[in-house]
This record gives sequence, structure tokens and C-alpha cells, in this order.
Amino acid sequence: MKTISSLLSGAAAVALLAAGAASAAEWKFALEEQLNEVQGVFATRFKEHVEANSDHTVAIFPYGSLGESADVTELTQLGAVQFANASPGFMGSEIPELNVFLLPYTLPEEGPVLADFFATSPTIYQDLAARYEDQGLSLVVMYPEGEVVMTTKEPVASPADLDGVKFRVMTSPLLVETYRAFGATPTPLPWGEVFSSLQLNMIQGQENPMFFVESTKMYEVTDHITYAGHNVYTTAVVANSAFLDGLSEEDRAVVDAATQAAFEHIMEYQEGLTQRAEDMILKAKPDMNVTVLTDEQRAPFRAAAEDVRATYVEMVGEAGSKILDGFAQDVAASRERVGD
Ligand code: 6CS
Repeated sequence: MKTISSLLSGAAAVALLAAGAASAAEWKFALEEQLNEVQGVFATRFKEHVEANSDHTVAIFPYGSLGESADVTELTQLGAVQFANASPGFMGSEIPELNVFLLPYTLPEEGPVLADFFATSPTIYQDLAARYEDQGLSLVVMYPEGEVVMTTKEPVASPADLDGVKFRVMTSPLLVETYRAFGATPTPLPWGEVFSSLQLNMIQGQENPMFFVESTKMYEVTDHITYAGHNVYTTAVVANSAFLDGLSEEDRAVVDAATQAAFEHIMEYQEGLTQRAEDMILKAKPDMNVTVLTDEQRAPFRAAAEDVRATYVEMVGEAGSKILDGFAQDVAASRERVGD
């Protein structure tokens, strides 16, 4: 049988095969946020690293250019997009186990323990990663995006204050249960509908990290910001599984190194970000009310969260208890490593 090299002159064959081996590709990376927001900062560093260390290029698609989070996830499953952010707040409706990231008062507070946990947790990178594979996606990395705060039209100091408040949540079923337990009327919506729904008073509250409240101008349509310490926003970077599995060893090493560089950068970038964003909000709107709930005020929210843990286990079954135990062990191991 004739091979391609026997059909070409020796020199031409060598040139063609060499070009094939090194063929430069454009990898598409779709976000749930804009370029100047946390996911955009991560993706930009990832792109810089890939482009400096290979012939490949990375084209970043900010939120909106390819649709909502659910659209982007589907495009990644289809292989039209190679990398994407697929946050558990949305993916929890496809992968029940992921709802663990929406459980209030479960993740460690922001800081070195949190960074170590997201860099190392075997529960994330073995148990939960396997669930992504079931969906045709490979988990590349997870990282936190800052403490979540509530922004509302009226003050919130206790669950009673959320009575009758239509509170927007991402589409994860556990977030719905959380805000029901917190006393609100949870309203799951894609991101694109949140600003106008607040403006039209169809909803009266939402939660997000402070940098996002600032960058998306949520403070223009709400008057109160409340820190209840109940969660940290988590995102996941995923890749199309067939694409990632098909990479050469060399390209895989480039992806791994770019991920590591971007992870370190995003953790450093976020130091002090919540406070900077709060300062910017107060500068833009001096009469915005910012309240940090005391431990006493947080107690009833913590008590409500206990019921949500039981709901998580009901939702996920046997694997749910295993993931909760795994999280506790991984956090304890991170605390020990970090010396906290
Ligand atoms: O609340 C949301 O839907 C959005 N929040 C953040 C911090 N990132 C993207 C997501 O769509």
C-alpha cells in the first residue's frame, strides 16, 4: 500500500508531516462573565500562557457573545467550543453532586485555606470530575470568585426579612432550596434577566460576589448589601472531553501549565478585591447600605442551612454523604497544610 510519504518527494513529505505535527489551532474559551471580570482575568492569563508557549491561539468569547451559561455548556459538549466556564450554580441542575458548592456555610472562608482546597481537593478532582466526564466534559480546574453577598431592595438582618421577597438565584435546585429555607421566595433566572427584573420590581433581591455587584451595577437597582458569610461563589473551567483526550502530550502539558499559571494569578488578583469593589460602590452610590451580619444574626441562617444539607443528601443519595465527608476531610487537610 502506498503511504503519503511515498507519493511525495522526500523533502516535501518531511515538510508536510512536520507542519502537521505542529499544526497551530485556535482554541475557543467561552465565559459567563466579561473580560474585565474574574473569569475574564483568568482566561486572559490562560491565553497569554498558551500563546507564549505553543503555536496555538486562544479566542476568548465573553458572556453574551455565545448566549447564557447553559448555551455555552452545550456548545462545549458539542465540541464547537473547547474551554468554558460552567459554574456549579448552573451545572448543578445537570449534575446533582455539584450542588455541594451551593450549600451554605460549607466552604472554608476566603484566603489561603480556600486557595489550597481548590488547588488540591481529591473530592473535586476525582469524585466530582468523574461526574463531568459523564456529560462529555472534563474538569480543568475550579476556583472561587469571592464571598457572596445579598443585594436587596429592603434591609436583611434575619430570615424573617426575606419573607415575601422574590429572590433571584442561579438555576441550581439547591439554591432554590437554600433561599426557601432562608425564608425568601426563590426565583431561578439566567443572568441576562436579573438587572431588568430588579428594575421592574419583578424580583427584590439577588446574590453575587461584590466584584460582580459592582461591575454589573447591581447597586443601581438595589439599596442594601448584606454579608451573611453563607457562601463563596465557585466556578469551574471545563473542556470538551474528546478534545482534551485527543491532545498530544506536549499540548496537554501546555494546557496544564497555563491552567496552573492562571489559577495562581486569579487567586492573587482577588486579594482585597471584595473591599475594593465595596469602596467603588460606595463612591458611586454613597447612600448604599452595607451591613455585615454579626455571628448572632447569622445563627438563624446557619440553622436553616442544616435542613439544606439534609436536602442535598436526599437529592444526591448515598454519594451525597460521601461528598460531604470528602469535603470536610479535604478542608481539614488544607488547614493543616496551610497551618491555619
Ligand atoms: O449570578 C450569575 O448568574 C453570575 N454570577 C457570576 C459571579 N458569574 C457568572 C454568573 O452568570
